[in-house]
Amino acid sequence: MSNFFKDIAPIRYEGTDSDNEFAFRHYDPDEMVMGKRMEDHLRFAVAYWHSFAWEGGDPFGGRSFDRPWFGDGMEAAKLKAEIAFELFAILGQPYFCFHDLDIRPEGASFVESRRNLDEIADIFAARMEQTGTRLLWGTANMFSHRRWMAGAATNPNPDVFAYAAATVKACMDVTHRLRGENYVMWGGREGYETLLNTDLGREAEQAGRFLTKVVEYKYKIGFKGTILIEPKPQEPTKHQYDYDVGTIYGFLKRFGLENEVKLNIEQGHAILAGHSFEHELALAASLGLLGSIDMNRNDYQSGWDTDQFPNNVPEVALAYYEVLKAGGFTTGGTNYDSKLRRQSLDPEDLVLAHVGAMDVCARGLKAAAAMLEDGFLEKARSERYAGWETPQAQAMLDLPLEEIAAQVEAGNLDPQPCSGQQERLENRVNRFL
Ligand code: XUL
Ligand code: CO
Repeated sequence: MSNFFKDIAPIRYEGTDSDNEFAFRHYDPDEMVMGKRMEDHLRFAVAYWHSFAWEGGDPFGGRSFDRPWFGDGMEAAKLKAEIAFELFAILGQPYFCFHDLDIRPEGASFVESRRNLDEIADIFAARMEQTGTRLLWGTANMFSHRRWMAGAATNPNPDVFAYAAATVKACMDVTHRLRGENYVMWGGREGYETLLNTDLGREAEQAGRFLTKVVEYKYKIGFKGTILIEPKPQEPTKHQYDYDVGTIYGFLKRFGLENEVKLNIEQGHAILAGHSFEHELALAASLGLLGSIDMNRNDYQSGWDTDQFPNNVPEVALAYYEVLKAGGFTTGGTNYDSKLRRQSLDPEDLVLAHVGAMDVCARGLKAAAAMLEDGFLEKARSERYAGWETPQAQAMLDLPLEEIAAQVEAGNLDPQPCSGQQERLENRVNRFL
């Protein structure tokens, strides 16, 4: 045991009467919600990068955190792994997620980087065996190093495409070995800064061919998890190809991958794309693409991807409503993908940020379940579309335009509007929050 978290004991559920900051007030892993344990609904995962690799920098200043594992080399990476598993134990976290770069030092060559990855994965495997913590997903960081600055799979240089292929293969191998339940692709540099030097069509073709190879490789190694793409409209690049759910659906259809790949949808990215989180979730569910979520939030004034821990219960409730309505997570879960503010220096801050996020998600989940069990939204929705349940309305979907027009004229049709009842529904929703 390191002494990093000093004497913070494992966090327990104590209920809303508790005044203990280091206790859950709403998250009770064993509480049954719609016939399933809360832990099994939420499937929380700590994001290794934000919680252990991020140093607290911003565009105007560097490292603000002081962590004993900061530094290069394998010894630092091993200490980081040890302390990460201490946090998982304190929080009772069922899952974690990582990028290759979060967990291992970059080597002098590709081979050395891969060996470093494999060696840290050995440590993870042992700790996972001891503690029961599982891997929600693994991924490759193909955006930080300067080699990726013009993209990974979409790079104009084929050598970078090759390096990306080798990198993803190594990360999929490790994810498979650690029995990861998903493999995520976030294309942070798959986009462009200026059209003046960019061939959009060629880059999309490269991205499609690359993703096809990833799916083929999944079957070759027998990886049973789900391949997930994470949408984001911009940042770091000015325009990212995986803009939002709708854009990715078009891309997957174009390459015939819509039944092979699902989505990891992040709250903050949905907002950057000009959508609400629940919009992106509902759209993904309607297309059969809902995979997993990154449950952070952005600062609405800043316009940046600020990756803050969730603390807005109404938003979280509407998000979990869509997840529950779609049948809940299968291989997916709730990765926080959230980081501390750079002045939150203390180890306690890291623990309490997660405790708060877990309680907020628990409240959101319970509210969502209660709304679904009450059924008022689904009832209102089905009443609104009731006209479409008639045989005539269904038959119209197969009629040509001119026959429909003839029916309108013959029947002297005069459609009457009716209320959408938005405020009434909002009032009902608020009763549950
Ligand atoms: C970046 C982001 C990533 C992905 C994984 O905005 O969300 O951390 O979740 O690469
Ligand atoms: Co994310």
